[in-house]
Amino acid sequence: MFLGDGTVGKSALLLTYTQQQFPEAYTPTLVPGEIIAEGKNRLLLTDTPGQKEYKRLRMLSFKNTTVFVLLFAIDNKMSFDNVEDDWFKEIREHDPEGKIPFVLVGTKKDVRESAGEACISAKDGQALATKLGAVEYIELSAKSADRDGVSGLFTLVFNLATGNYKKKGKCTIL
Ligand SMILES: Nc1nc2c(ncn2[C@@H]2O[C@H](COP(=O)(O)OP(=O)(O)O)[C@@H](O)[C@H]2O)c(=O)[nH]1
Ligand SMILES: [Mg+2]
Repeated sequence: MFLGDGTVGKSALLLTYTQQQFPEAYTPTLVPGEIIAEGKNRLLLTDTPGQKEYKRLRMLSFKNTTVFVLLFAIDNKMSFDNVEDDWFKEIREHDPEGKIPFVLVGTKKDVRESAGEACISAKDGQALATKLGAVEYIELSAKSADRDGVSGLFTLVFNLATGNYKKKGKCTIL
């Protein structure tokens, strides 16, 4: 399940992944649930409306959630602050013991080159992920030509959901 402030790019990311194309013209508020499959495993990707008023609606879909993806846009400081103040609190309300894994995602990485210093740094993103206990911190861009980082996120989500995730150890496989 994908959570984060409005306009951080949740719907665009889901569409980019499922349709291999960034939605240039128009992004719907809520992308319908999309099932991705690998072997016997099926995973339902669930978009959410970011607005606070939709909390009750979100809580309903939390029930069967196996992985949370918390998103902020790297050019939007408020969306970064709200990860801790709103979205993390919301998942902890549902999952007080923190049994459900979550990934922290910084979106719109392509904007860093143009917006420069106004952006949240990779270091700050990683620090927040560590502080909150996220499985990993990932930066990505749905809009860049190579859809930088997008498939990596979905592979990670799939592995977490199916119990195939191996925590990155000290040795790196080259
Ligand atoms: N530059 C850039 N813009 C993006 C990216 N992803 C989404 N956007 C834009 O951000 C706006 C909000 O995206 P949307 O998916 O509707 O956000 P949501 O409210 O979180 O679902 C739209 O205008 C998108 O085109 C990205 O990776 N890079
Ligand atoms: Mg949306």
